[in-house]
Amino acid sequence: MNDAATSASTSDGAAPPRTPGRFITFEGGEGAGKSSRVAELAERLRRRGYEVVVTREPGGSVGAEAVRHVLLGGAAEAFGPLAEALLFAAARADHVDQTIRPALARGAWVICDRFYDSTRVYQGATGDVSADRVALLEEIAVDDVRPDLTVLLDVPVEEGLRRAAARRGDAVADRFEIEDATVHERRRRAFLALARAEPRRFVVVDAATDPATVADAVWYGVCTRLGLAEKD
Ligand code: T5A
Repeated sequence: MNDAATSASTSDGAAPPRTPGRFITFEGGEGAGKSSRVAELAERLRRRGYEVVVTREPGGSVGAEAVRHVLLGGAAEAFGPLAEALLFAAARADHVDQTIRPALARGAWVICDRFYDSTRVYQGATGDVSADRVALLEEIAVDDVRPDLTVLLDVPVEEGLRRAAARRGDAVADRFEIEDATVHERRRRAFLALARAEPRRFVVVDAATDPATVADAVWYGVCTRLGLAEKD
């Protein structure tokens, strides 16, 4: 449970009731199906009567969306991975303050398409920013707002890039998507290593199958980990 939703005390000093809000993040490589699965999960939870806030990174607040354009357009690339990591952290700090923390505090479920594990992988494991620096930026950006559950959609690199290219059509690929397949392969392995290191937070879903099967596997993972009944 997120501390932000539980740490305040009531005026009489008694601990407030535990709010039903939960924070779920989705991670994975390019074209893994994160946006699609996030939307489907949100719909399923709304049908159960939950308030659900869907958001994404980089972005999710006015300030962070402005930084998104700088990062994905490649304008910051020349300054190196550390500068990019600082920008991702600045965007994340605004996103947490303006969107995620308030939603959790009122008891909403927040589903975020990418969060700090993407920085650990893209700027850390494959960007050569040290783990210590990544951890420091993470601490500054999120404070106590950490995911209750992280769904890692695992898909072979070739399949993910194929899907991303098909969806993009004639549009230009972003600064990270255009990188070499070997870099994407290292990212896939780095995400899986994070999941192995934190098995209680992560659920790994095979995302190489058809959309309905992946969506059901995500739902099963969310229900079993967060204590929901699978069937209505
Ligand atoms: N980044 C981000 C960092 O470097 N550091 C950070 O800290 C953060 C937060 C963000 C980029 O920024 C980097 C990582 C990224 O490179 P983005 O534009 O937000 O970029 O895009 P991504 O998060 O990379 O997501 P993608 O747009 O690549 O794809 P998704 O969201 O994983 O996939 P989705 O749902 O859009 O699906 C892609 C296509 O595949 C189809 C869909 O219909 C769609 O056409 N599809 C399937 N097809 C067959 N079978 C399935 N099971 C399918 N699921 C979806």
